[in-house]
Amino acid sequence: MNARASRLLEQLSAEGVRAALVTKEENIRYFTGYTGEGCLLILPEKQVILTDFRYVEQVSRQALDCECVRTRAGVTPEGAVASLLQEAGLTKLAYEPYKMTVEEFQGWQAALPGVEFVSLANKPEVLRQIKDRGEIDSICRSAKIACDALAKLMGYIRPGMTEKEIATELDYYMLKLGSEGNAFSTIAAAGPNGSLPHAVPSDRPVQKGELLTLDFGAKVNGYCSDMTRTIAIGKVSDELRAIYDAVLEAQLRALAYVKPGVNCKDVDAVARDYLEPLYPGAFGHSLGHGVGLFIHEGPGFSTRSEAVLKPGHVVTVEPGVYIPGLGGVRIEDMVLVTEDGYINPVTAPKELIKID
Ligand SMILES: [Mn+2]
Repeated sequence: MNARASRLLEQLSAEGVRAALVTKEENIRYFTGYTGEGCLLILPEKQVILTDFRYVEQVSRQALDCECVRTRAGVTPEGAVASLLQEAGLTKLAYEPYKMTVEEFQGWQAALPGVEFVSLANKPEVLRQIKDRGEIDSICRSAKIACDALAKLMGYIRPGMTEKEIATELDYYMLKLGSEGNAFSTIAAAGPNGSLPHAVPSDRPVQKGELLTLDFGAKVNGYCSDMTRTIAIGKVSDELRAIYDAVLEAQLRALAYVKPGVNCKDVDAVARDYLEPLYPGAFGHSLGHGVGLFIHEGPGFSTRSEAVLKPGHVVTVEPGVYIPGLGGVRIEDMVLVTEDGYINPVTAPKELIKID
């Protein structure tokens, strides 16, 4: 039994539950290291991964402290879990309500008639919010790959290239530098497309006088990084330049506010209170989100967040201003909260870079 799984069972014990069924991919990985298909049963004495022939050897390589039950025709995961619970004398099972279809849930209930299902709620996600040294190391390596890829991209971008070409090249550099895959679909949005916070790279060529927003992340050991830089293609208007300077100032103010013990919504407010009078209604998303095995996790910097920053939290700081018809600016770093402040592994320059 590893420490992460023990912590989960410890939290469940208050509700009289001593078994948890984990079905969400990132959570299975978090508790075991295993990345294949199947599900995980956490019991007081052992952890069991239930999967089919294709993944049995993978379990033995990745999840050394887990047992493996091979499912096949005649041995369903539901049936196997029923016997394991019976052997352990347990009649309550925690499950992940947001990662199961209604049909799957009914299947589990039908196969385990004497078992009471109790919601795991977001307990695994809450545990995952506090990163340990190994997780932080992976996130830092992932951020470094993204920064290095951006530095290489700066020598490649020319006016006339399409957003798609630029995004594809950036992805290629990240993979060549050791990323396991994109943390999410890379955004490259220039000119009027820049006002779409989640633009999809298009066949439109980037032109002189436009801002180009690049939002991207790498992955190392499953851990994502996330960063955004906005660069200038040729000389941009004073209006665009002023937006850039305002977003950067908002970001620096928010970063300066980050330390353990502060309310997440106050960090959001620092950036929002600065930008709102300058560009009313133009910063319409939250300031940041947690990052880990999943690209968007807790805690977040938003107006609604009730979270308090703690050492081990990893959160993005990404204010933006979006003006339809004109364009947009977003600048994003990631803070790794420490005992006395934070580390920012996103070291790419933030003064406005100009590509001619
Ligand atoms: Mn982000």
